[in-house]
Amino acid sequence: MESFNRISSLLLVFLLAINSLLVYRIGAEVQHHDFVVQETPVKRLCKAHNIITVNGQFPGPTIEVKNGDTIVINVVNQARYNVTLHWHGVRQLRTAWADGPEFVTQCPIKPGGSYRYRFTIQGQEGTLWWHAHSSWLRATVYGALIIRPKENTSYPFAKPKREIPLILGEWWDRNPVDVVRKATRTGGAPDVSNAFTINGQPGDLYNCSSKDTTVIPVKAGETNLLRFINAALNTELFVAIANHKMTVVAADASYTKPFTTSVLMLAPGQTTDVLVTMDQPLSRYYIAARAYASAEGVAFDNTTAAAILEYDCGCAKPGPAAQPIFPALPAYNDTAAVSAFTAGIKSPSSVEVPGPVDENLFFTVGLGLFDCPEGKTCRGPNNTRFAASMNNVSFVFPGTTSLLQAHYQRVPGVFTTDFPAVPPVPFDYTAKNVSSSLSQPVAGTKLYKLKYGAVVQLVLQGTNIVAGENHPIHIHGYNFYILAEGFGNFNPARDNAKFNLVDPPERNTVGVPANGWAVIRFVADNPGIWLMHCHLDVHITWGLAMAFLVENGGAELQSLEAPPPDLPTC
Ligand SMILES: *[C@@H]1O[C@H](CO)[C@@H](O)[C@H](O)[C@H]1NC(C)=O
Ligand SMILES: *[C@@H]1O[C@H](CO)[C@@H](O)[C@H](O)[C@H]1NC(C)=O
Ligand SMILES: *[C@@H]1O[C@H](CO)[C@@H](O)[C@H](O)[C@H]1NC(C)=O
Ligand SMILES: *[C@@H]1O[C@H](CO)[C@@H](O)[C@H](O)[C@H]1NC(C)=O
Ligand SMILES: *[C@@H]1O[C@H](CO)[C@@H](O)[C@H](O)[C@H]1NC(C)=O
Ligand SMILES: *[C@@H]1O[C@H](CO)[C@@H](O)[C@H](O)[C@H]1NC(C)=O
Ligand SMILES: *[C@@H]1O[C@H](CO)[C@@H](O)[C@H](O)[C@H]1NC(C)=O
Ligand SMILES: *[C@@H]1O[C@H](CO)[C@@H](O)[C@H](O)[C@H]1NC(C)=O
Ligand SMILES: [Cu+2]
Repeated sequence: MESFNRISSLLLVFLLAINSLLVYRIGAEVQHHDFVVQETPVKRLCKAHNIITVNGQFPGPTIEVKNGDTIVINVVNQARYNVTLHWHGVRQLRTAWADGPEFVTQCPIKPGGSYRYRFTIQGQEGTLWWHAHSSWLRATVYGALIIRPKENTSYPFAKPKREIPLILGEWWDRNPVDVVRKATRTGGAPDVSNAFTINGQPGDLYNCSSKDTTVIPVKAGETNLLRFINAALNTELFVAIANHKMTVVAADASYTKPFTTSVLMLAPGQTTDVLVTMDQPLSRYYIAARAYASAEGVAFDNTTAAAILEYDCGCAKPGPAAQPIFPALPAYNDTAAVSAFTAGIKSPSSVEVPGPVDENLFFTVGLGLFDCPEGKTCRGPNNTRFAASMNNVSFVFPGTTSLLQAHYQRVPGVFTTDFPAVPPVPFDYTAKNVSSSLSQPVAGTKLYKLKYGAVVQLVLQGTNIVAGENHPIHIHGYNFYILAEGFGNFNPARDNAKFNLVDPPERNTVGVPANGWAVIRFVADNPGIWLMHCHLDVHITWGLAMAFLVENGGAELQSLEAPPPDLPTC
């Protein structure tokens, strides 16, 4: 055994050497990072408590790579919770083992354990991010993942003077894991957050936060690239900068046709890169973010996070003391502003939209209610427990192994592959008076199987069960084209004509409009098991998720790689 180990480690060294030679030849690199997940004391809004961080940093470390690079992140868990990390938007071609969602592609890294995530960036450029994918740990465990063009290639726009990541977060003045545990115990809605943050700071519009404001120093005349990431747990956010226009050049690490706007809307999971020219008088300007609350009558955090864009005045410090200028932000429920912004996002030039369609899928996405267990009291409406589902299946994560391990090792009884291609009961999805007999979904761990290379068209249809709401739907392991979006019920006879088959945007997260629909298309060219879920953690907690099982293809480089030797076990 020992000598076998020695031979195999020699072989490994040899293979790594060859690998790094190959890598060297094409100008790509292998980057190593050590991420220690740990408890870290912080103080915000005048309250001190411990949060979970990576390396004691909040937000966590920024990873900066080039397209083509390989990244190895050695994660050591020194915290008291199970944890996993997800590399949001990274395609993970054939490396599903490194994707991260707990009990989907791996068992969690237990306290005291470790796991080495290893993957290669293949054909992606722009702003992505990483975050915990276990319980609600991503409230504080997140960071930027910036992918620059390969050596000797450049951005499709003039090189910006500075590049500034701006990560929007959501803050509770207590342990977010306790917030979700209480909600799960009672069946009620979790407490809304106490603040939003920009690069970890709520900003001086909050009481007790005058020193907790992110300041971005800039110089007059320069054009800078601002990389916005919405890492908030449960809230879609409007963002604006006083007196400055923003030119959108990329979203979810796909370049876009440049367009100019005074306000952005990012759903959790989404990123937006904008160019901003510092063309205003020397002063201080707020960058502000607050909620887009799409549902009627649903409680939300109505506070405003702010950072300060500070022009260098060329004078001696402390610099300009003027009260910063505040930007106009849309009303909390301004869905028209969201639609107008979303409609501006398009691919830079015409793209080859995959077709003809092999799999025509139609999934409802929405909320529901479970009956309260006998003899208990529940805090959902009328003594129920909140639920959520796709096609009436409320997703249940396994607890004894991951879906991918069960698939790879053919462990029976962990999941079934009978996720319905269409709603089991068609109804008027967005009616004001959806019958309460439809509101209770069925709990299950159901997957939908896709053949390698299948062209998939998926209609995501929001429902008005309990409350119609914008759901940011994210697919792991894939980008997709968004062909069209609209309100009401999707009607192919009328709406197929609205498909943009010329320059649709390519993204990894689509905000399905409240009481509306979105149609996406992608090619199932990445084998493995891929979670698709609402990126509002409150909704994934209630079951708004499913997973695709994409089979191996027949040719070379079309099969899932073998699991890494240190893959955690349950
Ligand atoms: C980039 O360009 C430089 C100068 O032309 C050249 O020496 C180098 O090999 C190029 N790198 C790659 C990866 O092509
Ligand atoms: C901030 O402090 C003021 C004065 O103490 C108080 O009236 C107000 O309610 C506080 N606001 C928040 C959001 O806590
Ligand atoms: C936010 O909500 C609170 C409580 O519902 C309310 O009192 C306050 O006026 C709201 N603030 C804003 C800015 O809408
Ligand atoms: C937005 O909310 C305001 C009051 O808060 C209400 O008057 C208005 O009708 C709402 N608009 C939409 C589009 O729901
Ligand atoms: C709760 O029950 C009342 C009375 O039966 C009903 O009008 C209301 O729609 C119910 N609420 C929900 C969310 O089902
Ligand atoms: C909802 O309202 C519509 C229009 O008033 C009516 O035709 C339909 O039967 C109602 N559906 C239910 C489930 O009550
Ligand atoms: C979901 O399934 C349950 C159980 O069969 C049923 O009672 C309910 O009406 C279904 N709802 C929908 C929206 O299909
Ligand atoms: C941590 O993960 C293990 C499986 O590896 C599981 O048995 C245990 O219940 C998890 N703990 C919590 C608190 O979820
Ligand atoms: Cu949702």
